[in-house]
Amino acid sequence: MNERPTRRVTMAQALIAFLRNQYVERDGVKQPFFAGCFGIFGHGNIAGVGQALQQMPEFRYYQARNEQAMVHSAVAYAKTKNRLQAFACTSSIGPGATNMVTGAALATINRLPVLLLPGDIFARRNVAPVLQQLESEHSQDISVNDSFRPVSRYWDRITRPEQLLTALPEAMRILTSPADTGAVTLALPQDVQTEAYAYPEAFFRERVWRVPRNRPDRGMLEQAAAWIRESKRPLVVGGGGVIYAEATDLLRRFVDQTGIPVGESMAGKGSLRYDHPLCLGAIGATGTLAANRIARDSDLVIGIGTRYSDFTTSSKTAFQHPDVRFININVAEFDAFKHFALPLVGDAQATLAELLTLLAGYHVDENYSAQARQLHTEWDAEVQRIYDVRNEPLPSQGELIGAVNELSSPDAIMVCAAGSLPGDLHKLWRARHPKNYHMEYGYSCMGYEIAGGLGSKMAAPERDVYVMVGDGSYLMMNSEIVTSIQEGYKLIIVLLDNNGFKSIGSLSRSLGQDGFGTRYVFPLNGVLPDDTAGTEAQTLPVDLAANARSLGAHVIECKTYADFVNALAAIHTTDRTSVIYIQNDRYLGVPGYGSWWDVAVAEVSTNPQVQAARTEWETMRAQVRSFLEG
Ligand SMILES: Cc1ncc(C[n+]2csc(CCOP(=O)(O)OP(=O)(O)O)c2C)c(N)n1
Ligand SMILES: [Mg+2]
Repeated sequence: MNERPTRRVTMAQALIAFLRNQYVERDGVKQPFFAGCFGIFGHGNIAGVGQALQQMPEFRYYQARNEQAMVHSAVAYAKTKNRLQAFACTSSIGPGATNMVTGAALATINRLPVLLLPGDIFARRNVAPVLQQLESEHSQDISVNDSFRPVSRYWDRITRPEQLLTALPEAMRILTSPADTGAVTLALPQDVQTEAYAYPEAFFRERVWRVPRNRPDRGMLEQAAAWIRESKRPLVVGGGGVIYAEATDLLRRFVDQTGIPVGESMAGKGSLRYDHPLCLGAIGATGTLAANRIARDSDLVIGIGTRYSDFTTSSKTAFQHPDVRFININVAEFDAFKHFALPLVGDAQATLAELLTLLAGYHVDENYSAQARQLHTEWDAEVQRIYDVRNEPLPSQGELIGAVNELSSPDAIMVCAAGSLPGDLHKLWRARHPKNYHMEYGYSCMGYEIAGGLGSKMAAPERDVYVMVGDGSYLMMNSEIVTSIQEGYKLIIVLLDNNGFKSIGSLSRSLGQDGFGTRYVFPLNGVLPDDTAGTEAQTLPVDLAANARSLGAHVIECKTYADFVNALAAIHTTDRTSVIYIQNDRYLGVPGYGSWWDVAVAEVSTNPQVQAARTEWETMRAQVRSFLEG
């Protein structure tokens, strides 16, 4: 019998040796899939994965400060790399592991790859309960890591070393699949991590995972072309899939050839340059007047790489044409079928290329195109108007966004996630290249901003990375400033302090609740004061600039718009992560432009303001579409 060669190593050593030899290839370009491993060690991973990482320094280990944050960094890295490269994340058992659950949900919702390796309780069980173990009287087959199941695209627990042989190929299939990607969780019992096994040598061979450009069904493509030719007012909704598929050049050709205008989702902003005459900018709840006007009367919506979140569809009120139909180009069948669409299940590049050929000679009606171009021009003027507001004494958020946009290099990356910034940025940011606008808005997770900025900078060290973050998000997670300094990745953090939650404050007022619980102020007469308290409310003695300085960042404190502009210029001379701190107005907001977002309002209340908000909600609720007609 032929003896096949084996390699006797621990499970953790096998895991790292396997990961470092995984490659992806798209369009003939091959690269290693993993950029390394973020981690925080504890007793649940130090002797296993920790030992393996020390032994194999070529698979670079990065020390994070918080497990949730390291998953954000990993995810932002993958997003910046258009999902062609990713990170592994190792944690101890218990709280180190569950800290990653939020990151896992964020990755899966945003369809971004990350490999999570939480440590787990002993598989041999004889010393249970171990430190940090969740005991159950019903089963010994439960640990806190089961909480990763619903937020992972693939979940497994490796209770014998040889299970890696079947688990890792599945993990790679999911991570490198444009349709199925998300968080992959392999729970690793601490004893099994250290157990040796004679793995077949072939397991450690270089593997190349090809990322395909699948093409849709030909008959459906022809039908789509026919629908487009029949349409009077077609509209493209550009989603994240346009960017991940690197289909932005093709989209521009599609728009130039057909005259069809484009509205962009949060993940899709940058699909078309902001100054293209048929770019209508943001669509939906945080959309522009241009995109929302065109959407309202569109009879054919061509969704490309979008999952149609409630923000994109204004909670299904954005499209009001009685006979509106949808064509969805998407790698994921799940998304392609949404809104009873004609599903073109395929890669955005491959599909647009074929569709273009089928649409030879077709152009939308000139009046329609002219209307779209006119709306584009009017919108650009509105952006400029908001950029040019000079509010006193505190500057407006809109003018600060304008300054960052205008004074940052056109090839910079702006990273943001939660608060009032995403809505304002979606409308106001002038995206000059597909990676210019990095918004995490699938999970809109406070705390993503700085950690995500780090991941983005690691993926694109040649670009300036601007992190735009509110005081609430900053307080929730600022830890990765330290990691950015440790690793020499300079972030430019723009910290906008408005003493609490501007976003939820304004939402609260719109619901008749006076901003209750959204201000960072001292209790007044035993309760936390809301917006009606005015100047009676006393702000907290928190010094966020000093906080950032204490973490090692270079800090520039600004009071006025002029200070802010100077700081944006001075920031290029600093040698490390730098924070531009400025207070801004809590109440001055950017308006909505013909949009709505469904937030449930109390059906009965003793408060007349709440009753009024409910009546308004009922009016809008009546406009919600189910798209059964298409
Ligand atoms: C982890 C998390 N918790 C809660 C929320 C709900 N939420 C959305 S925005 C927001 C306030 C954000 O405050 P800040 O960062 O200061 O931004 P601002 O609204 O002031 O612009 C909250 C609590 C969230 N998105 N994420
Ligand atoms: Mg705030």
